[in-house]
Amino acid sequence: MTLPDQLTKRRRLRAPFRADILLWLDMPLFIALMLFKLDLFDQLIHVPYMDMNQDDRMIAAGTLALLSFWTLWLPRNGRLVALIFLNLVLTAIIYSDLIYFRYFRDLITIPVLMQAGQVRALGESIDALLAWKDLWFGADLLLLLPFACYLFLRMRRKRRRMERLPSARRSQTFARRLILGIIVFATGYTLAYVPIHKAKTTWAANLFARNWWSLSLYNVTGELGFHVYDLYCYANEHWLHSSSVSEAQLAEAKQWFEDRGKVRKQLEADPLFGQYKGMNVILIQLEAFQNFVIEQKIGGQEVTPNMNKLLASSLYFRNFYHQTAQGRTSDADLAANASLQPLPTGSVFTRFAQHSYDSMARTLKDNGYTANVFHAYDGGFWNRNIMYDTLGYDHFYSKSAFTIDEPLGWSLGDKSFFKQSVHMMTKLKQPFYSFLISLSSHHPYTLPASEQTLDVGAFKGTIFGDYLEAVHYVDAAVGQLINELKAAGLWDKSIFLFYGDHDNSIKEWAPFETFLGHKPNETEQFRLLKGVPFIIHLPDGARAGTYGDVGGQLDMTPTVLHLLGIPSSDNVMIGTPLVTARPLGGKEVIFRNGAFTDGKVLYLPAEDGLPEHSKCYRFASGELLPDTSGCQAGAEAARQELHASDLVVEHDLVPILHPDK
Ligand code: GP9
Ligand code: MN
Repeated sequence: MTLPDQLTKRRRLRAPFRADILLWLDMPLFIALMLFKLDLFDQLIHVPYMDMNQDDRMIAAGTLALLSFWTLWLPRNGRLVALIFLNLVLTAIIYSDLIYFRYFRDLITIPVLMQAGQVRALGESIDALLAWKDLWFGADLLLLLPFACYLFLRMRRKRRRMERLPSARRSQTFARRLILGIIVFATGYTLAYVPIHKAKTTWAANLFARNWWSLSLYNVTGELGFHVYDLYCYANEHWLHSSSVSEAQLAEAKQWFEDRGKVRKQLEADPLFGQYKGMNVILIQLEAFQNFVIEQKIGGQEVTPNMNKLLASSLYFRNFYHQTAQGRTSDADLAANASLQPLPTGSVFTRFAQHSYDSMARTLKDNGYTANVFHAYDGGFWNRNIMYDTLGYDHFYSKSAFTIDEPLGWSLGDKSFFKQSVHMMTKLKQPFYSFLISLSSHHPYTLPASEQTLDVGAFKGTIFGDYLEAVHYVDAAVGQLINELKAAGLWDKSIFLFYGDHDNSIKEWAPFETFLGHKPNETEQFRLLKGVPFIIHLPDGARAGTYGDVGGQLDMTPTVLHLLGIPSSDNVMIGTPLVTARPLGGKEVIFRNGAFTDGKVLYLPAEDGLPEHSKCYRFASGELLPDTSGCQAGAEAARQELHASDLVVEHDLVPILHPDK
């Protein structure tokens, strides 16, 4: 063979090879472009402490490979079309998330798409949500279209060549595509799995079980991974395990709630029923506010001077308990506003936000009230944007509605939060229901030095000392709130209530012992841990005093409806009113783990679930009873209540059990 002949042969061999490389470039280009968009998205939402790092980029590249590996099994032109289509779909998802985030500070989930009100709210202010920088999300189309044309031309030539190939060569080419697809899948899986698994087994251990915030999940899974996980959760909850409720279960739940409704019906004969008809209702949920600080002093100084002063004209429930579980603040909110038990795992707010509830807001709105909720934090936290729509509020004033003029801890300081909330309230149509959720006393309770006004002595510099400082600050904020309500002319027209959402998560008993001056026994420990204040100030300051009846957060909505004279026997609620003219008696407060107290005994089921390991105590003395027989009937009642509540929440039974709603 002559030299020119040899060169021609080599060129012929290299030419298809070069074309091959170009034709395989489409997938890396797709991944690179999408990575750019995901990075841009991350920069534009700019959540503090959540910037994209090396692990996040690995996860993003892995997810993109997992979403697109299958395109390698298509013929070349099909693959190109599929990748362009994927690019358009994923860009639309990323961009929709960006717009949604700018308004709600949250990511779109499947329940969001099902909640029309959410998207409607967005539509009204869409102009303000667009920015010039967003054009970068579509800029690749300028590059993509000419590239696609170029490749199409190449492909036509290539196809003609392929058709001329013997079938053995063709199947060889397919086998190559198949193997390449498998390699891309395996690589993508490894890239995504390794860092996610690392997070899941370390700092994000609880996140996948509890999911309290979409943004925390996003921080682990990345934007596309978040949507894959959201789809998985939705499918798992609603399609794969959506066992429909049986006739027997429905009858069981119906019977249970009918019986409970009868108790409330009987109490309508109480002279207090309806005595505060038409009054506004202002309910404050205080973050991690436990009962043991009320009426306590440290170094001669009152920890909660304003609240103590308020007690003189209020009803103070000193045997009142939080009934929260994994859903923490959101469980307290559900208990107080919908009178239902939390779930054994996760939060009703995040798991069943699209189901219906007989909430305080809905019932009051049916009775001519306006209902609004105020919380100066990201609306997406605990899925509040969605859940507050479900619970029937007219409006949710979240962080974006407030001026952060006194930043403190996670967000706005409670003093300014209350002040701005009252200002907004003065503009509302009366009668209104306003639900305010405070935040400044959130774990780890550190306040700026300027706000530390309590001398905590030896506790200085400890988390317990910081906690006392934080509740002292909140107490001052409540004091100011009362003055502001008086100045706005709302105090005498409103039932004012506040309660703590849950314990302060301080696990060591030593500081409690030092603070209280004695070692609490097991029942006292339970009562300390679960005890939160519940204080009601009636517009005329009537019925003031300390009440020893046991009660819990689930009793709050029934209590308010009772005072307003709104019949609630048909409502699917567990609680019963706490404020009645005659003593209550026979009442149980039931906790998610199956524990209960009726004020006489306290039953604590064993962690291992074995009945023989459970304990029954005398409530007042803390004496451990020799056997659990005195607690067995109550323990069974607790099981029934928890079961009835779960049936309602998980199977969306409110519309069935209370059809007029
Ligand atoms: C945040 C706040 C805190 O919005 O309600 O919730 P928590 O961490 O206490 O459950
Ligand atoms: Mn909380």
